[in-house]
Amino acid sequence: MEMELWFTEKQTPDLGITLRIKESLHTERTPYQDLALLDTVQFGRMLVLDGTVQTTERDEFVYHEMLTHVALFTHPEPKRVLVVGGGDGGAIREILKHPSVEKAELVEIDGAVVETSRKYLPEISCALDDARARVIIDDGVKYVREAHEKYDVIIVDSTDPVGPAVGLFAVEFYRSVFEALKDDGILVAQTESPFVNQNVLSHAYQAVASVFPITRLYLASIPTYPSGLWSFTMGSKRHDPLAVLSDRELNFETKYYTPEMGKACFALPRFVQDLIKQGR
Ligand code: AG3
Repeated sequence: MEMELWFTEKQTPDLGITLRIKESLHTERTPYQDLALLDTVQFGRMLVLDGTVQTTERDEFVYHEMLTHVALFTHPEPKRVLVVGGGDGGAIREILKHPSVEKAELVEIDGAVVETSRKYLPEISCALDDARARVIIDDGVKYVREAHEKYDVIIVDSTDPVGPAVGLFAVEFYRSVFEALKDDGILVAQTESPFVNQNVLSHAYQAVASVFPITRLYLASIPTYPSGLWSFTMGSKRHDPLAVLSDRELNFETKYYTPEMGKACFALPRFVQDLIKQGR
């Protein structure tokens, strides 16, 4: 009988996701975190940081398309875009589908994430070599605070708010994002699951709302993340996605995002509306 190998992410002390592993392709202890690249039967190759699933070949399109296109289509002509985190390159790949984008920067704290993704996740990291992409290995909090150019869109593609990503959920960080954006700039951040991380979600929403005049939360289904239902929070200085998104023409290929989805994702179940109403 062949040996079965399984990986479990303990998403909470009482809940987990378990995937059968074909092969472990790479593991290392980086200066920032434990990194693993595993080949799963169900979802293809998977990047794991500190025991938490970051992305898989089969469902990454949902996360990366929804993290980027909702904001990039809300902005009338995004030219300069910054991704904080997201060292796998999936967000950059989607951003560069927009013809107006002249420069897409990625600031990732852990160079090992970029290297491992380049080696084992070519379909996700492919656009990192595009002439319009620039990869910077640095602390995103510091990079945004010291930014000397202004961006149209800043996207926060972080891990959960433990370890290196804690600062990316703080109101001080959202303030420096606001400063680093042009007068009609847009922030979008991944803000975790409304079933599993209610506090993170509502605190992040309130923090963004305390800085930006327009704040909108939207949802997408990502099967390998805790509970499968995931939230994103947009902070915008001028453009309201609800007013503009359904009119924007989609001029490239996607697997999840459609103009209809750009509208529908803002329809929130009652319990999620309640989460963002509560405040602190
Ligand atoms: N960043 C969001 C990962 C959060 C998942 N959380 C978890 N599995 N507990 C993903 C980075 C992809 N570019």
